[in-house]
Parts: sequence; C-alpha cells; structure tokens
Amino acid sequence: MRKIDYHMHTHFSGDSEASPREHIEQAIRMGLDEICFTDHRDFDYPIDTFDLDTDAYFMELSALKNEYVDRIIIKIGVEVGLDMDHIDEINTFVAQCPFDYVIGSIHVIHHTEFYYGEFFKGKTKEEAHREFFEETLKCVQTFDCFNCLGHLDYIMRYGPYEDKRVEHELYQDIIDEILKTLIQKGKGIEVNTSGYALNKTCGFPNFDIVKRYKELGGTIITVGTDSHTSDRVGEHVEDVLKHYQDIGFDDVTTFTKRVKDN
Ligand code: HSO
Ligand code: ZN
Ligand code: ZN
Ligand code: ZN
Repeated sequence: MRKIDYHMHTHFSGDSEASPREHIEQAIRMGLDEICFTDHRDFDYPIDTFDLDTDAYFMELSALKNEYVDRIIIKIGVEVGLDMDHIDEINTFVAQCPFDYVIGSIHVIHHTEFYYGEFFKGKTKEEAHREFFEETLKCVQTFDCFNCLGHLDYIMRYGPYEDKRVEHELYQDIIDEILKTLIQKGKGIEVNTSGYALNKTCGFPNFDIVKRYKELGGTIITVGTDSHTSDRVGEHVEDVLKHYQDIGFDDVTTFTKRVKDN
C-alpha cells in the first residue's frame, strides 16, 4: 500500500498558519509517497471566513510540486464545505479550478456550525447526531463535485456531551444510505486521523464504517491527517493502512484532476 496524506491545511486556510514547504518536508521525513493539499473553502461559515485565494494557492503549490518532483508526489486539492444552501456557488467554484482531488465535508448546517457549538444548543446527542447524518445524506445525494466524503463522524468532536461517541447503530439505516449513495456515484471515503485524538485507536469514521463501505461494494478509500500544523503530517497513516489491508483493500486511491489514478 502506498503511504499518502490526502488531507492537509496550510496558511491558505482561514484556520491555519502552516507552511506548505514544512508540510512537504515532514511528509518526506515520514516516508510518504504522495500528499495532497486540501485547503478549506466554505461558503457560509459563521464567525470565521473560509475563502480561498485560488490563484495564489495554485501558484505557490505548483512551484513546490515542481521543486520536489524527484522526492515526493504532490497534488493540489481542496476541502469544500457541502452546504444545501449554496449548491450553485459550490458547484461553480469546484468546476472553475483544476483541483486534483476534492473532499466534500459537512461543517455547517443552515448557517449553524459545530466548532463553536451553536448547532448543539437545545439538542440531545441523538438529535444532533441524527440531524448530522440526515444532512450528510442529503449532501451526498445532491452534490457530484467531490471525490471523497470528508470525516464522517466529525460531529462527535464538538458535541458538548460527556460521552462523545457516535452510537452508529441508532443511525445505521441512514449511514448505509450514505455509503450506498457514495458507492453508486463512484465516490469514496477518507479515514481522517484527527479522530485518533478522541477515539485513540481509530479515526473519523471508525473501521466498522470502512468495513461496511467495503461490504456494500465500495472501493475508493483515502487517508488524511487534517493537519493544520506540520508536526501532524503523516500521523497515524500507517495504522490506518494496516487496517485497510486487514479489511481487504489492496491500495489507497489517488487522484489527478479529480480522476482516479488507479
Ligand atoms: N475548520 C476547522 C474548524 C474551525 N476552526 C472553525 C476554526 N474555525 C476544522 O478543520
Ligand atoms: Zn480547518
Ligand atoms: Zn473538515
Ligand atoms: Zn480539513
């Protein structure tokens, strides 16, 4: 299996100061074969701004891609917030740029975000989690502009509940529909290793969900750290790859201009 990090943020994201060059140097130290930058673009994030200067982004990263061509494969992608209130803007944005890879993530539901906690106000954990999975299903049914669904289970990180875990069995019917929709549309999932900080032995989503995706016929999997600082580049990637192998995958999927390489 190739070692990749397909989810990384830099100073081009509204919430990161990281240097792309330092990410690359750390990726090489970690022995990665390929990385993909996936800076944020969200169209309606409350409080923070997740705009992306795509001209400057492609200019800086293309230069680095050429400079490091003999040492590591570098792709230029994006993490776009899927948002049912901004369908046309999102589709137009993605279509206008030559991204290698697009992560579609749910960060905001009807102008209500999870990070500062607004979304959870007045909701039980079950209500909040169910709404998140239902909205995720709507987004994967509606949008075609992405390659992989970002960090399914992300909602658990921010819930103000003592036991933060997602009780997947309560929403298994919705989760199955999400996975079936992705498979039918030729789209994949990532394991986002930022989840190890909370889950200890797995990321977002956990490996039971990955198994279920495979059982249902899914073949497209990536792994990414969601690094906003260079020290995290490549973190837990080997562990995820071991699990992928045990589940029965031969390799991860990589992309060029939003088309699968393998
Ligand atoms: N975009 C972050 C969440 C966030 N941080 C919002 C600052 N504001 C998750 O990658
Ligand atoms: Zn971020
Ligand atoms: Zn995200
Ligand atoms: Zn991210």
